[in-house]
Amino acid sequence: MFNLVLFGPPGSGKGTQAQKLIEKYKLVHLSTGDLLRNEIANQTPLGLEAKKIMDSGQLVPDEVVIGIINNCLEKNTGATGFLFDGFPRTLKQAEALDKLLVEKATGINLVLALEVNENELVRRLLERGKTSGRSDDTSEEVIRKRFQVYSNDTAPVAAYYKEQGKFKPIFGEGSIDEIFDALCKEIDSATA
Ligand code: B4P
Repeated sequence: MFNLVLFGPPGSGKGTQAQKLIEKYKLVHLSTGDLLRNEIANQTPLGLEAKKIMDSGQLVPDEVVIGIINNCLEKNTGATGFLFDGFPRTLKQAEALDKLLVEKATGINLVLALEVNENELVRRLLERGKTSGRSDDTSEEVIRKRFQVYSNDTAPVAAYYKEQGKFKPIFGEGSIDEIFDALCKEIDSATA
């Protein structure tokens, strides 16, 4: 079992790299952003509530997101590993994830953190907003709010994993393939 967390600010390329990594390493992809957008598309009560929060650049409540992840872990008992993308985003989520994985006699092996400067992040998100239909990508004000939430609530998760010796920063600027190679190098050395 190999469990990976892909960490980094909004627009750092987590979703982009996750697609390539799950294919190469045969991991089950758990993206809380995608799972929440799926709830919105299906107009579930959870989705209707989440939409308002996501549109304002805030985080969906921990209990909701932890519940979604728990369901997915239950549904994938045969998996040989998971790639957590956009989760955990708060200390409470990180602690809950450790607890859920311990119950399944496993744990997080590695946390790869994509580092990208803020101007480049804004550029990427506004560019994606032109075609993605994602309302949280079209306003620079909401994008800046997401960065603020990231530094207040999500950045402390890095310290949590650093203490556990699992945290590796990766330079997230350059071509998608260059960044993918850097991520693979770390995974290969962690699994060698
Ligand atoms: P997410 O869906 O996780 O979105 P993200 O952080 O914006 O995206 P990501 O880093 O994956 O960027 P991507 O690869 O697409 O979260 C959205 C919202 O959902 C949150 O704000 C929150 O409200 C809610 N939410 C999600 N998880 C939650 C949780 N655990 N708890 C509470 N709330 C939660 O890349 C962005 C763009 O850059 C793309 O257009 C891509 O093509 C481009 N790009 C990627 N790599 C590039 C490169 N190397 N060079 C140039 N462009 C690149």
